Amino acid sequence: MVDFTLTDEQQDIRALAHEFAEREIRPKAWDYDRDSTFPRDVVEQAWELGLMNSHVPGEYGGPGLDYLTSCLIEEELGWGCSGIGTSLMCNGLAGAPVLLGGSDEVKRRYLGMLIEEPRLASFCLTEPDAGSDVSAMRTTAVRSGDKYVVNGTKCFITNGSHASWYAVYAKTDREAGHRGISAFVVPRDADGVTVDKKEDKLGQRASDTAMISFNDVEIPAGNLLGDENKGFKLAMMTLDRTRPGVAAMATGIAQAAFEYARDYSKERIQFGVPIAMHQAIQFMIADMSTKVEAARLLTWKSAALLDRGQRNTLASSHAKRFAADSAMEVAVDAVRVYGGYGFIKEYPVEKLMRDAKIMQLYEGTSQIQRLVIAREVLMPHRAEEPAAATA
Ligand code: COS
Repeated sequence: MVDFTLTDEQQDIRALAHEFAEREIRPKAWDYDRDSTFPRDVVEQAWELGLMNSHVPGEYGGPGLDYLTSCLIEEELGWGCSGIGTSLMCNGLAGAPVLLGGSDEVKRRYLGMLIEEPRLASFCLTEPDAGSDVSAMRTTAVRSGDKYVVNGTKCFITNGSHASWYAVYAKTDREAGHRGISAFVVPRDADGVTVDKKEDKLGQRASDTAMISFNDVEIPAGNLLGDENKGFKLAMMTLDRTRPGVAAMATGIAQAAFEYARDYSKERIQFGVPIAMHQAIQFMIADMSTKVEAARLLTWKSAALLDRGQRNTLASSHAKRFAADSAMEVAVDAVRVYGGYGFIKEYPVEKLMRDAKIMQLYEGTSQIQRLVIAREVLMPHRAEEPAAATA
């Protein structure tokens, strides 16, 4: 049965997130973007309201929301400001490999930390020479007695400067390609962890993006997530679970750009009538509306599959690819509808256009999503496998 009706609880949470985005995020978003201000105050408010850490199960103190409900929150936060939304949602990305592969003790300690106080955690996969090609990473973790010693540099790390701990991927067998990668929790206060650089970005300027180095960092062997050398699959399973959220955020950007363009087209007079009366504008508005709707439906499907315990690799890449590209297209068209004013910072849509760009790049570029889709479509047995509960 296909039923697009949200439960009462989902509608309430969606309304709460929308109201929060409207009251607490939007009024600050353009200033924080201009000044590249980290939204610490918004993190504290969102945490207080229970809009963060939605995936942490009740047994570890979290709200244990399903993926679809989390996507509803992410869309609304993305509608408010996707830079601030990314800062609020990054704990879900860092927490996913811990939930999938961490021991009970590690889950209790590190997920519990996020629930007890408004703290942040980061996901450290990408390296300067290993972006899409995860297997090319150079960071190493060498076992030494009851510890691992981690060395390497990770880049483009969301919330990196503010995180209390990192989910770090490292080679435990340098010769084994993707079968030699393992994942670990590395606390921020471990000796040898340094924040090297905060990036100055085109868009999502309120979010913190940093380069983090690990220099002979010793961590307990118990901080290993899942089995040794199984970290690549853990990373892929994490991204299957988090790409629906990214798609939701992209849908939020598209929805915001669509609304601004729709409203402006009814106010702006050219050739004696509101520009919404011109078919050239109407067709743009119509396409924007269709793209938002389709992006949302793909996003909901990718989350609903996870909630049913099914593997969602294909649906997750469909959603992430389509929603990200749609956000970019809708934002570009919104600038077009505003004409010259769309290019001016005093108007809202140029920020959305800059913010939308990253949706096509982070958590797997649109090209990587197409690669995953092509593989899943050409080898459909992979898409039919059940979601593995553990790595
Ligand atoms: N779930 C579980 N296992 C998966 C999986 C998934 N979604 N996708 C792949 N795997 C498994 C494969 O089954 C294969 O298993 P075996 O070792 O048993 O053969 C293994 O992982 C390797 O898969 P594959 O051959 O597809 O790996 P590739 O090196 O070709 O890489 C891509 C695949 C390119 C898709 C992957 O590296 C990727 O997603 N890159 C983008 C990374 C990214 O999103 N970075 C953004 C930063 S994170 S914010």
